Formats: sequence, C-alpha cells, structure tokens
Amino acid sequence: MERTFVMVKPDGVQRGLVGEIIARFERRGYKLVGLKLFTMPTALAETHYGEHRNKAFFKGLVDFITSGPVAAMVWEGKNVVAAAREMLGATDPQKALPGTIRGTYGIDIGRNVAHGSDSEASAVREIGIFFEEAELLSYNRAIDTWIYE
Ligand code: D4T
Repeated sequence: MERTFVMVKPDGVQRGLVGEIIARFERRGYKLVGLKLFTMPTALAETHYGEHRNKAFFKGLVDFITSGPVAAMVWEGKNVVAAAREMLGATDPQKALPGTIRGTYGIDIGRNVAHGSDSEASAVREIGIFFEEAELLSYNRAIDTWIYE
C-alpha cells in the first residue's frame, strides 16, 4: 500500500477546515497512519520548499507556511499519492475543478489551503521530513474488506 503526505496549511487551520479535509480522505476509504498539529520552524519550511529556493515567491511562501499551525498527516491506500493530488485539485485554486479541496475552498495560489505530495518519491521524502518512523502507525481496519475487493 502506498503512503502520501498531506498537510492543511495555516490558512486551512485558521479557517477551520482541518476536520473537513480529514473527513474527505476518511470517507474515500484511505487510512490515517500519522497526524500532528504543529507550527513549522523556518528551517523545516525551507527544506520542504527547497525546490523553490530561487523563486520570487519563496520568502512569502516560507513566511506564510510558518505563520501558524499546520496539520500534517500521512494517508495510506491504493494509489493514494495520485488520488490525493486529484482530491486537492490544481495548485492555483482558480484552476482547480469545482468539488476538489482547493476548487471548493480556495481563491489565491498563496492561500491554497492544503498540500499533497506530487509523486511517490516526494511522498517518501516529505514523510521522512515531517514524521519519525515511530509516529507512523500500522494497524488493521475491519472495514477494509468493504473498501477493497
Ligand atoms: P504545495 O506544495 O503547496 O502543495 O503546492 P503544489 O505542490 O501543488 O505546487 P508547487 O510545489 O508548485 O508550489 C508550492 C507552493 O508555492 C505556492 N506558490 C506557487 C505561490 O505562492 N506562488 C506561485 O507562483 C507558485 C507557482 C503555492 C504552493
């Protein structure tokens, strides 16, 4: 089973959308295997967004992502990396399809509510940045036989 990293950003936490976003993944059938609420230190934000280090929006992005608590989570399930990206919608909420998380709750690209890993390699990298191995739980759900054939 694949795992992906999803994070409700400070705007999503401030707007009270943590429960809504968790509920979407739960209802779809994915399994929550890691969850924490914390304020990102600047060094962690710079590592997480390292690929954007030379972009004009980098400083604003780091200032924003460290401005308040984020809800970091790891979801597990079949093809969950790609599915989570689809559920989030396009990075720019104005291009995100209606019904997606960003297409439902966002307007500006710098306030796009939530993050999801963009590939299996990114998921492994990001889960490793945000979680200790012991914080990721392995457990069985009786309901899985009603989700997977
Ligand atoms: P995140 O990482 O936030 O889920 O976004 P994506 O993976 O969907 O998109 P990304 O890495 O290209 O962008 C990271 C982050 O930067 C913000 N951003 C992006 C911004 O403020 N202005 C911009 O012009 C771009 C391209 C939004 C998401």
